[in-house]
Amino acid sequence: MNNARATRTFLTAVVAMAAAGAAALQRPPRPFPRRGPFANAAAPAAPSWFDRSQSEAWLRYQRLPPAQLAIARAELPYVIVAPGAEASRVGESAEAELLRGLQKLVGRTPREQESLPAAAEGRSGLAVRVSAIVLATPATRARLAGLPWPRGLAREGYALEATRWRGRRILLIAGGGWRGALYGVFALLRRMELGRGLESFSGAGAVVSNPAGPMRWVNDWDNLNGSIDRGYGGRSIFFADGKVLPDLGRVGEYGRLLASLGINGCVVNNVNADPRVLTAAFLPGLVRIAAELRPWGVRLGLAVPFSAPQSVGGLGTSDPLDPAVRDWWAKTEAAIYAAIPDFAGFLVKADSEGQPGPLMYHRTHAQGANAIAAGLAPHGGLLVYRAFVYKHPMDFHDLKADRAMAAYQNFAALDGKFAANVVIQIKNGPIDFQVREPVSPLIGDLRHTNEALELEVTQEYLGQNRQMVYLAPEWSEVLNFDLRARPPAFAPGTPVKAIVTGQTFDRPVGGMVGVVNVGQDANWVGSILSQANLFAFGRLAWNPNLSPEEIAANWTRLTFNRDPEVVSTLTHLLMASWPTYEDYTGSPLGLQTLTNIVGPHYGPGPESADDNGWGQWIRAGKDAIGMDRTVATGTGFLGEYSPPVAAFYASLSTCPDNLVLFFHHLPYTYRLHSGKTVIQTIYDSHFAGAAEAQTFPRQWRQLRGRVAPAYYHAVLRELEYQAGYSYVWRDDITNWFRRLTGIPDVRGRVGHYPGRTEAEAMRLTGYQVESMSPWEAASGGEYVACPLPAARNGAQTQAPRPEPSRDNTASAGCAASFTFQGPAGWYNLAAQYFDTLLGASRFSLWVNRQEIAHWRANDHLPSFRPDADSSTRFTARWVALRSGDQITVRGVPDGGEAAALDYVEIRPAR
Ligand code: GCW
Repeated sequence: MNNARATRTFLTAVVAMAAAGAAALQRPPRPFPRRGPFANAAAPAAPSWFDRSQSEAWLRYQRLPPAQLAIARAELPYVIVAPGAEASRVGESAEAELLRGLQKLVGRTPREQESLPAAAEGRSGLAVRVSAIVLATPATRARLAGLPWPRGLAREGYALEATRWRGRRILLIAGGGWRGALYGVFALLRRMELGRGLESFSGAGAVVSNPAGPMRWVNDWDNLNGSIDRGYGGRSIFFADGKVLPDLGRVGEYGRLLASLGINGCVVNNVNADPRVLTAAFLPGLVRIAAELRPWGVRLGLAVPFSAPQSVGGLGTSDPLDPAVRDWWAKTEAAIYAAIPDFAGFLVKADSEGQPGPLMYHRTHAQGANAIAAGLAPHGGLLVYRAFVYKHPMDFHDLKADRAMAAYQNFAALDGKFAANVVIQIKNGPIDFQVREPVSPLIGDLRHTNEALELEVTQEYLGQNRQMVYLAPEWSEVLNFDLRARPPAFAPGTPVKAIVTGQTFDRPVGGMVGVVNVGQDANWVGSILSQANLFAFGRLAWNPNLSPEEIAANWTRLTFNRDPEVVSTLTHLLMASWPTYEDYTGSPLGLQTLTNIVGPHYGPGPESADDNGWGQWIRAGKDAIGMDRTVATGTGFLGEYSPPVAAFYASLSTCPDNLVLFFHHLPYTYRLHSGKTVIQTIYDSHFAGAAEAQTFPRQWRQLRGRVAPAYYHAVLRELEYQAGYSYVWRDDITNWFRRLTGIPDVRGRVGHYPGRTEAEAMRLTGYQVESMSPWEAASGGEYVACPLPAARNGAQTQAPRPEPSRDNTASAGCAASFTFQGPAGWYNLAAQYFDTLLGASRFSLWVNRQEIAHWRANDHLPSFRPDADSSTRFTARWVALRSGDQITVRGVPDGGEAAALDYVEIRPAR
């Protein structure tokens, strides 16, 4: 966000004049005095508690509100009985977390006791209230004779029950093991913070909760040099300079966050794996990481390259059928288990995006996976093998070529050939984490093979850490999609959630994996709002039946507070965010995200989808658009689904509008179920999405004073940026389609922007007009840039006229001016400019000779040049203007950044 500071020149002057006596005020300098604060005023610097509390995420354990606190204090026992917990690292964490949580929620520290003396005869009054919390597992139960035990508890499950034992009331936290007991502790604390008292767990209020699937993992794509692939929350918490970090303090904190959601495995390095992780020198570092995660029941996993036998093993081949190769894997694996006995296993990305794999040796993926899995099996380790395999480059001239088909083509025929400890990890869609995709058909087709669903929690294609996109609604749609996968009838009843958790085809291993990519930033993921996605992933991995809305509301209560206004507003915003993002980015017709797929996957780049070897094609022609994936006339992808699903998508009468262009190539003039044409839907959805995004900061502002100021400002900055950036998307995509198709927007909006003055049409002093490439990334295809000092010849003659100013922005740089011609009134002035990574240009906005705001282009947008990724805006609000006013934007380059400006838009303030 720009570190803008609105100037208060006028106000300061008025105050000074008022103080000096009214006589000094000869006449008001302007009929419409500007009033502050202008928009985008910098948020106050965050106090240190803010950073700490952001790191705590949803585990802040905020003191209960007074009424609940009184009840909790009255009913809360001050005794915790957890015999045997100290003998287990996880048990110790469970007990410590319970103490810590109760201390913070209720403000009292319970006493620990080995056992509970039986209540004295006749003193039944004691039994009225819960008088102890008992934490137990099947193994420690024997030490607690007569303890009632819940039915139906799975190995990692937990139960919470207010019950009787030894003549007293107790709150039992029963775990299927210590990991389950730890999850039970987190669940109890969460429920208390959400408003439940201990007595509410009695009778029908008792809880027995088992995880949906055994595998609930995260994948972090950290590189050994400390960078993170698709990570938006700072540097790695695991690695730097090719080594494991000396201080792993944050890894333990991360383990705690994961455990609070029931996550039990963490692969710590990029799937584009560095072979050095398998060297002897690296092992002590891995041992340290595992030791940080272990107390939280999170097992360490490692991504490994298929070619490791050659690259670090010194062998001449990595052929999976070569005995020396198999032997090398087994020895390497045994060495890891000797040092890390609870090691989770390996993750392999093979034959994908340049990674080596078995196909290089004309071996199958099953042969490749099984060779590595063999040496893990005796230690209880898993070999997780990714189905994200596709050919690159693909021939875009070939209308039968289809990247979406690749995972199925590579794996379906191998069903049943994988070893029992191999899990195939499948991305939710057949392409790559786009804003909307159909469910990957491979998920329904592996009936004798373990599988796990891979979801991307890090918002690679979905706004990264700068735009609010809450993903639980998308994931929930995926989990509930019925693949009708069971032959021969293919009847309803096999939703993705049942398949991946092993129920449909009775498989022992499987579950859900989230690509998470946390970093060193205080808030882990680069934005407090993005934490909601990690929370939601974990909750859904535990229980895929949970409602995304309920998850959002609870996340809000735990992260912000329980004020009903806050909860309803933020829940509403979160729930609106994914559909809104889909509207202003990809169009809700199944066209994918329409981002620049050859760049950072951030801003708009519709041109990049087609005519290259990546296969994320949308086949956008002049008259028609979409991939024909039917069996009859297209690529045949639909044939990979079960017959009822294939028929549903194949027929235009049943195929839903929101995926129609994923499966069909249709004329822009084709009328959808909605009654609108394809092209008008593209236009309308982008305008509607951007209009909706404008409401986000407005809704959030209603909460001023209701959330802690630092949280308030952090979210406001993000939502304001997002509102501005939705216009970049809207204009880029709609203009691109307008030019491509030649079909105008029936509502006349595309290409006509009320109140907008292009920079290239302004009076320029020093600024030079540049053409944008691709043209649609700048309004009108052009922008202006202030030549950098080195590039500027005869700088003296080019330098702009100095203006009176309190700071030095006026004495250097360039200026672009125009005359305002609208009626007098209050306006918002938005300057659309480019903020690259090469410097922090300074800008100022002037009305006549008065500077009304200045700011720096010092955000960290993912681009080194003016383009759709770096385009951003500054808005000065409530500025009084009258016809004839001279509006000027001054820009002072910095570093390699040319203070580039696209346009100024003046809209009535509201
Ligand atoms: O989504 C793409 C990402 C790559 C990633 C790859 C994968 C780690 O752009 O950064 O590589 O998928 O999932 O392997």
